[in-house]
Amino acid sequence: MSKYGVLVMGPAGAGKSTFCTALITHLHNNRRSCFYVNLDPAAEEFAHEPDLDIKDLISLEDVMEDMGLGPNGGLIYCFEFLLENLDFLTEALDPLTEEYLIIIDMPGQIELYTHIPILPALVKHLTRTGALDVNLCAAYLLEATFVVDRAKFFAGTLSAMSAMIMLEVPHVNILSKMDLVKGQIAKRDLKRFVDPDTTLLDDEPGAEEDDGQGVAGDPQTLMKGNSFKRLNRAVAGLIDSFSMVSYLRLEVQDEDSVGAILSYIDDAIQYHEAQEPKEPNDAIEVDEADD
Ligand SMILES: Nc1nc2c(ncn2[C@@H]2O[C@H](COP(=O)(O)OP(=O)(O)O)[C@@H](O)[C@H]2O)c(=O)[nH]1
Ligand SMILES: [Mg+2]
Repeated sequence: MSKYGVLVMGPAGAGKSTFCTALITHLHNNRRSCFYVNLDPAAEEFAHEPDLDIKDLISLEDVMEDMGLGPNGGLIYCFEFLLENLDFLTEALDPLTEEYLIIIDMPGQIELYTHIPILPALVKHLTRTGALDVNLCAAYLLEATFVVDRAKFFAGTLSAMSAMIMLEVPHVNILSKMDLVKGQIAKRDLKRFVDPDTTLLDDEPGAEEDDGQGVAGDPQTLMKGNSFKRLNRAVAGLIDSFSMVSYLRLEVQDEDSVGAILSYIDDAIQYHEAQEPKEPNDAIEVDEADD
C-alpha cells in the first residue's frame, strides 16, 4: 500500500511547527486525513497533538542528563537512537492507507541537514528503498526576513540546496513568515529572491567597498571586507551553477497560501493519482470513522 508524506525541515525558528499546524487545519477543513509525527525531542507544546511523538521513544532531557551532552549533541544522540529503533516509526506508519498525508515535523539543528548522514538514512527507511514505501516530499523552510541580509539569504539557500542534494526526494523550498516582509520589499525585488539572482550581491543597499581602514580580526570589519564579499559571491555562484533552488511564498495565516503550497506537495508526491474515486456517501463514512 502506497503512503504519502511530507518532511518539514529548516533552521530553528523558521516556522516549521507553525506550518505543520496550518497544514493540519487546512487538511481537516478539506476532509482529508493526516498523521502528524513530531521528531523534535525538544518540542513541548502543540496546537494539534502529535499522533506519534519521538518523546515517547526517547527524552532529550534524560539523554542530556545521563550522557552529559548539550542540547545539540543530545539531539544527535536521539536521532541515532531513533535509527536503531526504526520499528517505532514502522509500526505506527505501516497501517496508514494512501488517504493519509503523513506530516513529519523536524528539529532545526543545522547539523542534521548538513554534515551527518542521519537524515538520508531516515529518508531511505521511509521511502521506496526502505520498509515503508512512503512517497515523500521534503519541504525546506527559510524565513523571509533573511532577505534583509543578502549574505545570510544565500547562506540559507545553500543549506536548502545541500538538503536537496543529500536527500534525493522531491523537494519544495518555502519562504516562510511573508507577513514580516510585506510592504518592506518591492515585488520586483522579491522576485529576485524567489528565484535567487546572484546579482543581488552586487547591488546590496549600504554595501560599500572595503576601505582597508577596519580593525584586523574584528568580525564587523571582516563582514564588510572584500574577502567576505568574495566568499558570498562564490556561494551564490555555486547556487547559480546548480540552478535547483526556487522558493514558494508562505503566508501561514492565509489559508489560500497554505492550500497553494499543499498543491505543490500533492503534485510532487502524486497524491491525487492514488486516491480511489469516492461516492459522496463513502466520504461521510470515512469522516465518521475518523472522529
Ligand atoms: N510573524 C510570523 N511569525 C511566525 C510565523 N510562523 C512562525 N512564527 C513564529 O516564529 C516562532 C517560531 O515558530 P515555530 O513554528 O515554532 O518554528 P520552528 O522552530 O521552525 O518549528 C514562533 O514564535 C512563531 O509564532 C509567520 O508566518 N509569521
Ligand atoms: Mg518546531
